[in-house]
Amino acid sequence: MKKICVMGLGYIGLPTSCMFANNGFEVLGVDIDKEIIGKLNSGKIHIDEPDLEEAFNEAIGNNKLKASLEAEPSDVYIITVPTPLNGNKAELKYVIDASREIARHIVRDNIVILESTSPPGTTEDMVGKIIFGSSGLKPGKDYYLAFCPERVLPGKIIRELVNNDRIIGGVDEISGRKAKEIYDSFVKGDIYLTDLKTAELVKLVENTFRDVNLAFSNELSIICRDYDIDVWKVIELANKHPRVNILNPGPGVGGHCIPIDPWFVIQNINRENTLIEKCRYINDQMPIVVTKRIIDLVSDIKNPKIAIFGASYKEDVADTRESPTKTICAELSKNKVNFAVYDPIASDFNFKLSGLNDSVKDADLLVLLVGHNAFRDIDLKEVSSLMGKNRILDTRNFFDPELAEKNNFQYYKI
Ligand code: SAJ
Repeated sequence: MKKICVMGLGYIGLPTSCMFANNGFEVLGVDIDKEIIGKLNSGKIHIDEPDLEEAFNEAIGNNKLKASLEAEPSDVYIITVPTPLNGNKAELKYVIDASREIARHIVRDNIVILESTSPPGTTEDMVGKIIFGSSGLKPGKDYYLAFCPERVLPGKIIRELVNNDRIIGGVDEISGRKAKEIYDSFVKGDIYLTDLKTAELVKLVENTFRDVNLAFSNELSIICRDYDIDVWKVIELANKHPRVNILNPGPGVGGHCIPIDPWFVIQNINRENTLIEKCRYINDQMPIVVTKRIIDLVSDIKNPKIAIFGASYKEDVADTRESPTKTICAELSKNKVNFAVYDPIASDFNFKLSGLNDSVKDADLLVLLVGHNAFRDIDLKEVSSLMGKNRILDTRNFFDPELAEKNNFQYYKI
C-alpha cells in the first residue's frame, strides 16, 4: 500500500484525499489552517458539497485519512493548494511553500503531482527547481514529476472526480504513466497523457473557452437591449443550429476559476489586445451593467428598496467567492440604494443576509441573481403581497413571465 500526502485541504484537496483513502491508499492531508486540521481530525468537514460527508466518514472510519499541519515522508505527494489572482497574475506562494515542504521529505522514486491550476511552466520551473534546490533530486531522473489538473464542477465534485476524463502531463513519459497509475485507483473516465506544459495550458484553455463564450452571451444581452429583442429567444433559436452552443448571459461571471484562469494564459506572454483580455473586461462589467439597470427600474420611486435573491457565485452552491452579487451590493451601497439579500444556501457573505419575508417586505424590485432550485418553491403571490411596488428583474431567465404577471408583477429580464 502506498502513502499519499495531499498538500492543501480545500475544495479539491479534501474530496481528492477522501477518494484516495477509500481506494487503497493511506492518506495524510496537510493544511496550514489549524482550525481546518482540528475540525477534520474531530470528524467534521469544513466544505459544503454533496456526497463529501459520506466519503469523508468512510475514510476516517477506516483509519485511512488523517489531517496534519505538516507533511510526512510518503510515496506520493499531491499539491492541491490555491493559486489565486494577485493583480492580473497567479499568486504562486502556496505552491512554493508546499514544494519546500515536500523537498524536506522527498526521497528517490517518489512521485510528485501538481494539481493546482497554474501558468504554463510552473510544474517544472517552480516545483521541480525548488525540490532540486533543497534535495538535489532531479525530476525524471531521481523522482517522477507530473501535472494533473482537476476538472470538477462545484456541486458535483465527487461524481465528477470519478467520472470525468483527465489530462496528465509528465516531465517525461514514465512520470506521466506513474501518475496515471495513482489516479486509475478511482477515476472511471479516460486519462490522457501528454507533456507538462501542454497539460498546464489545457486546464487554463478549458476555463478560458467558457469565459469567452460567456462574454459573447453577455455582450449579446447588451446588444439585444439596443435592438429591443429578447436575448434568451435569440440564443435558444441560434442554439438549434447543430454547431452553435451559446451559454446563458447573466449578472456576471463568478467563482474562483473561470474569472481567474484566463489571466494565467496571457500573464507571461507579451501580447496586447488579446480576445481573452477583452472577454475578461466584458464579463467583469456585467455586475455594473446590471446595477445600472436596477437603478433605472426604480428611478421613479422615492427611497426604493431592492430585494436581491441569490448571494452565491452560481446556482445550488453555498460558495460566495467572486460572486457577482457582491459587486452589485457594493455598487448599490455606493449609490445609497437600500437593499436586502436573501439566499437560503449561501454562507460567509460580505453583506448581511436576510430571511425571505424580511428581504421582500416593502421592496419595490425583486432582482433574481442566482437561479437556486430552492427559489422554485417561492410563492410569488405571497411575495407580491409583501412588496411595495411589484417589479421583478430576472437576470437568469428563471421565473415564468406569465406566472409573474398573473401575480401582478411587472416582469423584466436582461
Ligand atoms: N455562468 C453563466 N451562464 C452560464 C454558465 C455559467 O453566467 O451559462 C456563470 C455562473 O453563474 C458562474 C460562472 O459562470 O458565476 C462560473 O460557473 P461555471 O458553472 O461555468 O463554472 P465553475 O467555476 O463552477 O467550474 C468551472 C468548470 N469549468 C468548465 O466547465 C470548463 C469546472 O469543470 C472546473 O473544474 C472549474 O471551473 C475549475 O475548478 O477550474
